[in-house]
Amino acid sequence: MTKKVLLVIGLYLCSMTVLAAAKDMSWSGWVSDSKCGAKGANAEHAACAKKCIGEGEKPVLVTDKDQKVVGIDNPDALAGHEGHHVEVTGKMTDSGTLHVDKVKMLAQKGGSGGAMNDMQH
Ligand SMILES: [Cu+2]
Repeated sequence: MTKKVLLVIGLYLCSMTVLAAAKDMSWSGWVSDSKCGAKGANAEHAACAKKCIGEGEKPVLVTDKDQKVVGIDNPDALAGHEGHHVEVTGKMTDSGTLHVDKVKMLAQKGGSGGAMNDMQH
């Protein structure tokens, strides 16, 4: 009996952990495109990213932490953010792409210095 109770509690705790893992997370990185990938992790790439995406490439996020190129589940959420340094809040999907709920602009470090001036929103 006691064993069964412990097992139930254990399963409950496990499912809590799984739920916590599926919770919203945030990543900071650069919005690049699937052709240029990590090479596009800078403000100078903005025009190229727009061009690549216009030609059918998909927007990706290049993470600051490990320069990982992460595909986007809902690319529309990043429309207009090509070449921007952003913080994205969302969830990892089962297929390893990022479902974007929120996008926040970060300092456009690593740019030419004038990058702050051409932010259009
Ligand atoms: Cu590009």
